[in-house]
Amino acid sequence: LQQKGCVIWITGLSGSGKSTLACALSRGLHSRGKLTYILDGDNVRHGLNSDLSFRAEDRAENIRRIGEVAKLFADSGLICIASLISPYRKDRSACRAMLPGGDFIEVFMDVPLQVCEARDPKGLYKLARAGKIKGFTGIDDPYEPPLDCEIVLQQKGSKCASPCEMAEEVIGFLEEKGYL
Ligand code: GGZ
Repeated sequence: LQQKGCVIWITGLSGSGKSTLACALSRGLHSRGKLTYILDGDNVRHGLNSDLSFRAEDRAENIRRIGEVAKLFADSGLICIASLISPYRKDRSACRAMLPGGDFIEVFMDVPLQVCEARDPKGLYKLARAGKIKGFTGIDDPYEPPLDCEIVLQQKGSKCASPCEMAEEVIGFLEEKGYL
């Protein structure tokens, strides 16, 4: 087999740029001739996980199922990019445990809540602040940042790193680890 599969697990608040990074990363990998598959929480919740709410138990199940599917893709030799809030450390570590040998690469979108809230692309923070959405991550539901993940992506000073720059950082890591 030419390609060694892995899972790139992108965690972070709503509006932190997970899906945008997933797309940029996928494009960057395609241009290097690599096959990828994106599992985006928001999309998977419309199909496979349409029975799940945002209660802690259901988030845990959302994460577990996406972890299992991501593992299948990685086993088939693809680079699987999972982008979902995955707010609880325990749930992320359970997915990590499914993929031993460094094949689980956790990427933290370290974007402050105020920045995500100012972006508010879907107006969800506004609804959460108004009490119209209950249990919204970062507002009245917890987010546990990774303590020890492979890659942390942050704003550089007052400037935002572009999605392409962030994707290149992840690609550099994959090269270093022999996935490319
Ligand atoms: C967090 C919510 C909620 C609540 C709806 N809390 O920014 P988005 O809109 O497009 O992505 C968010 C998405 C989160 O789904 P995940 O599968 O990534 O979450 S988890 O990993 O925690 O299971 C947001 C929208 O769904 N959304 N209600 N209460 N985000």
